[in-house]
Amino acid sequence: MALEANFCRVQLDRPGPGGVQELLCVRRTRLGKTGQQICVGDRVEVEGIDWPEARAAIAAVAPRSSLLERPAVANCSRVVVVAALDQPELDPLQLTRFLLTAERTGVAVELVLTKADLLSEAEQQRWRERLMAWGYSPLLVSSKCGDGLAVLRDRLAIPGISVLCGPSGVGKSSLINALLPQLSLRVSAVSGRLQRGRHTTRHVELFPLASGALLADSPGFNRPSLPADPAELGMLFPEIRQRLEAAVCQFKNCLHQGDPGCAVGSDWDRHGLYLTCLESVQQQVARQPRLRTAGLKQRGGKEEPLLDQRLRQSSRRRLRQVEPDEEA
Ligand SMILES: Nc1nc2c(ncn2[C@@H]2O[C@H](COP(=O)(O)OP(=O)(O)OP(=O)(O)O)[C@@H](O)[C@H]2O)c(=O)[nH]1
Ligand SMILES: [Mg+2]
Ligand SMILES: [Zn+2]
Repeated sequence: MALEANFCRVQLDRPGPGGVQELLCVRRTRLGKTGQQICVGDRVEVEGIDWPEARAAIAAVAPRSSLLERPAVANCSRVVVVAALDQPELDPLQLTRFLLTAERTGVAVELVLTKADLLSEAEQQRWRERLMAWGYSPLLVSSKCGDGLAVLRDRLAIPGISVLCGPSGVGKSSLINALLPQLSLRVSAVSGRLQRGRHTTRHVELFPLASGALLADSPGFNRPSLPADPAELGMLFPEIRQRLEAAVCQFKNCLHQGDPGCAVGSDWDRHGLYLTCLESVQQQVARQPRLRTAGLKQRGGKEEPLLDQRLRQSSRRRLRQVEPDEEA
């Protein structure tokens, strides 16, 4: 449910003696030969249970069905990208980077736009239409006046883990407070000319929303990283996927830059943003020769995408060199 200093908070599948529902477990950062780190959302086996004290140790981590790299959440079934319509102003490139990170998990992606109370109905409608053209069904909500919250609850109250992720200050914790008022999570006002968030939430934590449905809050950050492999980028855009279902590009390794013979073309809103992201990925590759092959990992003769780079210490350092401001 959460990682706290030296402990993991583990919720039990069924209550133990005395109705114990949660155990505080010793956190072994690396388990077994795999060197795997424990993430929030992992299913674990516990041993050495001390029921009266509700303590135990984690013995094993089950294989994951999905992994969101940042915030690190395992086994999520939905990634909810949260952006504010205003305060801070909605930045299409930043939103795209969050959507790409979400798409890389392979699970369902939801898009929630907060602070609807700050825009006129006409402005809201413009964003709604624009994001529908991106291939999403955005849900516009306001924690302040309650708009859209019932629909959001319905979308999230299905079994599985949903994780809210997005920039700092967009109102993720406020949304959880609106859905689960008994929690009273800490929130704080955005500040400065750019109305930036203050990084109020510091940890990922899962909260039970409905039977079998867990909702994760996460710390906001401003610049999600991009995939290391230029060829992986296109398939993370619903607009490109859709166009490639209808037609094929003339060249096999097409990067869809709008050349003649490309089935994707350039007549879509995010084409410019796609080119911007593609250029960043290519610069990353050019600056870091080691990254040239890092996007794909040879495993048993088969090439597989390397998804958990951010959880490996060495890669983390390497990526930081490439994009120094991504931690901001
Ligand atoms: N007007 C308006 N303000 C909101 C709404 N939701 C949140 N806010 C305000 O936005 C500010 C930031 O909210 P938080 O919930 O702390 O944002 P967060 O996304 O959790 O931020 P981090 O924890 O830093 O990632 C607070 O001042 C909230 O009161 C909303 O629907 N309308
Ligand atoms: Mg927060
Ligand atoms: Zn193409």
